[in-house]
Amino acid sequence: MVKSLRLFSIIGSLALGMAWSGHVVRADAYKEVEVKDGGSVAGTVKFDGDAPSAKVLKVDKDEQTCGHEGKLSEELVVNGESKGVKNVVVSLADIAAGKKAELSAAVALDQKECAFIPHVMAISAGASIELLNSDNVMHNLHSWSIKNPAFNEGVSGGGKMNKKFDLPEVVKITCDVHKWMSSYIVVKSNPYFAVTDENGKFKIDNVPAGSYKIEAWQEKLGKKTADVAVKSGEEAVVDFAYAKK
Ligand SMILES: [Cu+2]
Repeated sequence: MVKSLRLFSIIGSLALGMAWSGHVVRADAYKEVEVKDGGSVAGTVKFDGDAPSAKVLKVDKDEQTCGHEGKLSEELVVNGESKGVKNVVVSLADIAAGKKAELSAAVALDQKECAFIPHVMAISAGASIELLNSDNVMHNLHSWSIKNPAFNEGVSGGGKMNKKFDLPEVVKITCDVHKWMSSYIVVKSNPYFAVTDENGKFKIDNVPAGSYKIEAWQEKLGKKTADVAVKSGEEAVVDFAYAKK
């Protein structure tokens, strides 16, 4: 009798455990709320030292479309004058609640003249992206994702596909037809992110007043973090500097 009761309670707690793990709301999930009197965070990501010259990628296929010359690698783009680093994803790492996430990405990821445009994009978890081929040659979309379902599909000239990314992670995308082509889709758990422009500038707005961890990610130089205090109606300034590796 005692034995069967114990067995019953084990089965009962297993079932309860399964019900909980299947539940969509996790303790660390981001919550969308109305943001009143938010502030912003702005700043610059710079390269400390001489700007390295870009690597030249060899173009050895479909030259009619892709070009007869080498292409400049975008793995590290530093502005020679401002020393700003382009394509750095800057984000608030630990914000629990705030503005609504945009679930249809404002930009598409295009394959044009045998390069991915843009080279780096950031989206909210749950967002869908249009993946285009603006060329007249066959491209391929190979996602090196681990948490999101990976895909590896050909896309014919002028074609497109749509993909949804539900889980936060950095997803490298390559084209297996043209091995010099690569890009990154950075999927974030909250909508407080920006990608730096050609002068390394970024701005994140509509942030509820509070103290946060802010993070910069660059594909070649890695991560940097800082603390930021955001006040209502004010712009907090955070500057990052990467040293030569
Ligand atoms: Cu390609």
